[in-house]
Amino acid sequence: MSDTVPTHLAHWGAFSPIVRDGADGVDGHADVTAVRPSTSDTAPSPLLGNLVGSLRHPLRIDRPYVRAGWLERGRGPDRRRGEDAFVSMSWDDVLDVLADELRGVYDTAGPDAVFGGSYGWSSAGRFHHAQSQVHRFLNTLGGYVRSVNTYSVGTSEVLLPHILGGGVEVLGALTSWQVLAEHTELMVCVGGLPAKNTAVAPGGVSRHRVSEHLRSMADRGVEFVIVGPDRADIPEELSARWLPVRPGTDTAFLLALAYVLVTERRYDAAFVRTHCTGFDRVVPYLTGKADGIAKNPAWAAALCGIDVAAITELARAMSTRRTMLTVTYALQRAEFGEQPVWAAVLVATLLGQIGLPGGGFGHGYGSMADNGLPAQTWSLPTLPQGTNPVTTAIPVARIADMLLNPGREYDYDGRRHRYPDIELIYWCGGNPFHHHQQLTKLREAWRRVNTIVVHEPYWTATARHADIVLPATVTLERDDIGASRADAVLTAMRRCADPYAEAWDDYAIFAELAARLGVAEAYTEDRTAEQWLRHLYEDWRQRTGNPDLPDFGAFWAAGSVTLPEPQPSVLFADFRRDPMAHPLRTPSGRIELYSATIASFDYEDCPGHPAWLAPAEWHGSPRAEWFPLVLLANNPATRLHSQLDFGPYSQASKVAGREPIRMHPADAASRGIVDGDLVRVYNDRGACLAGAVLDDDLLPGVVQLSTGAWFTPVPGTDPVLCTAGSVNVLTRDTGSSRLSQGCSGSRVLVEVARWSGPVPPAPS
Ligand code: PGD
Repeated sequence: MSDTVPTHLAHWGAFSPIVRDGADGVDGHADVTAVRPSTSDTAPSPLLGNLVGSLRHPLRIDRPYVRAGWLERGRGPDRRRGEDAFVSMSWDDVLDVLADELRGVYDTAGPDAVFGGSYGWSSAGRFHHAQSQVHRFLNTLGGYVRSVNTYSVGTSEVLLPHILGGGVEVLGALTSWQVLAEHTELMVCVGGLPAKNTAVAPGGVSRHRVSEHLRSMADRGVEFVIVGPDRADIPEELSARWLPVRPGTDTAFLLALAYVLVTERRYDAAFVRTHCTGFDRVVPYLTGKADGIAKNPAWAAALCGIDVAAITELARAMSTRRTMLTVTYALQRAEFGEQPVWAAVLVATLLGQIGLPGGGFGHGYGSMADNGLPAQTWSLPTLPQGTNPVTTAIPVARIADMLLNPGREYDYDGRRHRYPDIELIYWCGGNPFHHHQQLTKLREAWRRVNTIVVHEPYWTATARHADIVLPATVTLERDDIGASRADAVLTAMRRCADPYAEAWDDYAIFAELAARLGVAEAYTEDRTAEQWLRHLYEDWRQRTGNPDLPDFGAFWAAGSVTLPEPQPSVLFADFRRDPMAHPLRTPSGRIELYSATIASFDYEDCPGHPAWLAPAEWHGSPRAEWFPLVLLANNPATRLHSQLDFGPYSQASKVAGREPIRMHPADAASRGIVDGDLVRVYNDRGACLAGAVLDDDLLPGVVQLSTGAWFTPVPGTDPVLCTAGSVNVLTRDTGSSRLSQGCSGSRVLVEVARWSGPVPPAPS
């Protein structure tokens, strides 16, 4: 195999692992000793370093386990879940036990009592994709309660169809970076363009290209402005101008831009007339005619901390130059998260550049490696998931509410829904005890169901809170096909190590369970995993209609296949050219600055046009009297979410053995904290330990603690104390609004103090 063909793919890139095999490996087994990034990747992700030692790490789950309490007392709610011991079991026995349990639940309570939403990024690879496997399996049994939308961008997924006529379609079709590099003059980045996020894409990319495009934009003299509380959220080499808005006040800032454009008559009246609706409803709100409060720069300055001149000048500059206005995903991962996105659409519409090359509105540049790369026109090889006859679904981030409140009604996107009564949870490829907010509430909710089954390679907090834990293989232990939406390469992901101890592929586990439950043929279609890879590839090859693509044998032998690069594109170009011939899929066919549909829902937390709504977690909230620091709870730079937190690259970032918390030197000094101190970060929901890092890239009053440190509560602590620094012990579990019910975990009020108590051991 040539060095230039990487043999594997992770969500953070293509690589070839160096695997030490045999006798000199740990326990006589193989492990990864080094990782060679793809030679064609000019900006490989340092996250690859976390793979070293990951195959035989002591946190791998070696064999099937059943929680002692579940074995002794049988199925049922149990407060010991998460603190109980586990008993190991043979595969034969555990599969018999689990098959009986599934049969019982499906026979007595039915599929409406099984939650198979199973959210999570799992691993790259089209066949061994854990969620596809669990969904297909549960569908063969009669279905399951599913979840809709994502933790990443769940608020916008619901909002955007109302105002732009599409959710993921819009997000996946951003104007290409190549076009920005040629045409954009000013890029205003609300929330920045964080380099850490552009390392990662679902399914992985063979080449990381965002930094190349940004470099060519900078070389051409494009001016970048970052609007946000953390200057580090944009690469330093772009020399961006920093407008340090206070966290959670972006909507006020954006409304003031709109105010200037309208009152100084700098908006594109012709575009507004032909391409949008609702201008007449928004203007009275902006000018204050509707509510007595003009949303002018002085009003915004008092909220967001940016002075009047800077707001006014930026609005003027945007109206005279080809301007791309982008909002990061993190901004909508918050209470009232619809508002900054909708307000940015308002500003971009007023500028009249939507559909022009290099101008208009973007959402998620800098949020993932493939956002802004043109997507392939055909869908990727995908394991069919069958049909789910169960119609009940919850917005993904409402899981704890669902488990705590069976039968209770809730609002979502204009309808009343009712939470189902869940008896059994089946989770593969996700880590809710990392990704969900207010983890003590989730723990409470999790303890109420009868049975929880988790497949995991590692002893994550989710595995530790399960009843039946089945050890899964990792991608390096199996063959697969690697591909992602905006990448021109399909990779033959090659197995390069034996499964650890008694770990099985998710597919093998489900195939054995399906046999016990009499649905083997429906699940496997009589194919081995290898036959599935061949089948999925050939099915995909046929769908592309491209006669030049090699057959499976040739693809596998070559190690990859390169597809034609899709053409760069401009979001909404056709709509701009002719809105009658190419209307948006909104009720009016146009951009909806005012949505009569949303207004008709009568939600006080998401009115019919973008509006400033003061959230609970910001510096102006009454809670700030007790918890005066606004914590940014965003995605980490040293790992993907919680994956491989034990890896060398992630561990090297730890301070005092814990997740680092960045804070402004002035905030540290006023609390007697110095660089490297062990600190307690707390509010009334919980506390965690973290290691202080002083950093004046942050606005004073703002601290930053990444998600993904593994939830490690000190037993018996109330409110809970997590020794590792899991930020989701602090965040609030509430929907972003009644409209979208999205994840609202990106911001929370806290206090920080030097830890003066006995030091609990750092997690190992
Ligand atoms: P991961 O750590 O990627 O987090 O949440 P998500 O649950 O996706 O978890 C994936 C798990 O899958 C890992 O434990 C991994 O070991 C396991 N896994 C990997 N491969 C396999 C496999 O082949 N089989 C099986 N069975 N398991 C496998 C991420 C979520 O967190 C996301 S997407 C976002 S954007 C959110 N962001 C925030 C945020 O900004 N702020 C807060 N406060 N909270 C967030 N949570 C969300």
